[in-house]
Amino acid sequence: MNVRDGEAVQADPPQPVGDSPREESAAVAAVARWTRRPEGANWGDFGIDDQKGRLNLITPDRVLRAIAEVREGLTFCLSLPLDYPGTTNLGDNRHPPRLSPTLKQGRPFMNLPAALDRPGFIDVFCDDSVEISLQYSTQWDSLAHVGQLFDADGDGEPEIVYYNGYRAGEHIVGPIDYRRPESVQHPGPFGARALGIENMAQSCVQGRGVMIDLDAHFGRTHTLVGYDALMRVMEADGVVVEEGDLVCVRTGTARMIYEMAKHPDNERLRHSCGKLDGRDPALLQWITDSGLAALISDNIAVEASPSRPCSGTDCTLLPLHAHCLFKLGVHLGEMWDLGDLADWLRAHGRSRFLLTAPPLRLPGAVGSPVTPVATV
Ligand code: UVW
Repeated sequence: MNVRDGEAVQADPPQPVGDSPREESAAVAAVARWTRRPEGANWGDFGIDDQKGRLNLITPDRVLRAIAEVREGLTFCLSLPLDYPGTTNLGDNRHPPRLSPTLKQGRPFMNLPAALDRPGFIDVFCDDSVEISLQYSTQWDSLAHVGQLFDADGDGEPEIVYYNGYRAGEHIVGPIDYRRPESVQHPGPFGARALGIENMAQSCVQGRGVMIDLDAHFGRTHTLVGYDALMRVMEADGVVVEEGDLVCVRTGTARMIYEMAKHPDNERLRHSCGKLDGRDPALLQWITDSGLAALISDNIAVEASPSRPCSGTDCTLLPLHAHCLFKLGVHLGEMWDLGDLADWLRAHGRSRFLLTAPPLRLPGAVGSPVTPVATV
């Protein structure tokens, strides 16, 4: 297929990707998904039906390269406790997890003696459920987390599309079609029928982590870090990012979240520390060119949020999200607890480590809690 950034592409006839009729019809359907791709996007480069994005760059050789970073056998848990940050101060749509016992024949399944049903047996059982906002705390954003109004089929009308042209309503399904609010509510089931977080889980997410420590350079002073500042930090610390790396940006925000003891001050968190400036085109270009496979931070949104004002047309509220999730298929990790690891790496003159961070294999979810493990 011919692909040119930002232009209508009238492709060669659809090429079947496999021998079976099912694969062939999937290929034809996928070609029909888009004829234009956004400027700077890599849609189609990993295959017209790709749902893993730049995780495709974590090849077996690169996993071996990551494992070679393990020299001490020390491990770090990079997750906050999932009931942090606390309250709904960072956004009223995301709530702390609520645990409750499951019910067994109407009885709460917590400290439940087997003897109630089976006299003479001494076992006692616990079993629970959780109501959880999947993006409340330490999390991965799937490629279904942020889409865009974009004219992917070249008919002059923008439609809601996501990475690789997957569409609202057909692939990412919610109760309301916000573009036609008068239409009947969708009965469900809801969620991501493509691009869901399970695609990430199936790829295991194990590779070489690379730490960029903004906290060591900017402390808690609110600083927008664009390409130039980022390069200065990396050069000063001898940090090199290569294709397929999982890049972690420590800002110091997670430590502030801990210090706020479950009563987070949203304004202070959003206006402290060094933060990636998503409005800097050179920074976005570096993300493209570096070949990084995923981008992670200990702050709320990886990028500065709110971002700098945008004056042009086609503005995005979260430009780094748009660049990574929508255009490039780069997953974003947020609110990771990177502090202890970053301090250890700095003290030992290192920036690289083995990172293992699969999300929940929860079909259809657009984000997921994660308990990442770094091994040095
Ligand atoms: C939004 O709040 C839209 O996204 P995130 O949690 O990824 O910053």
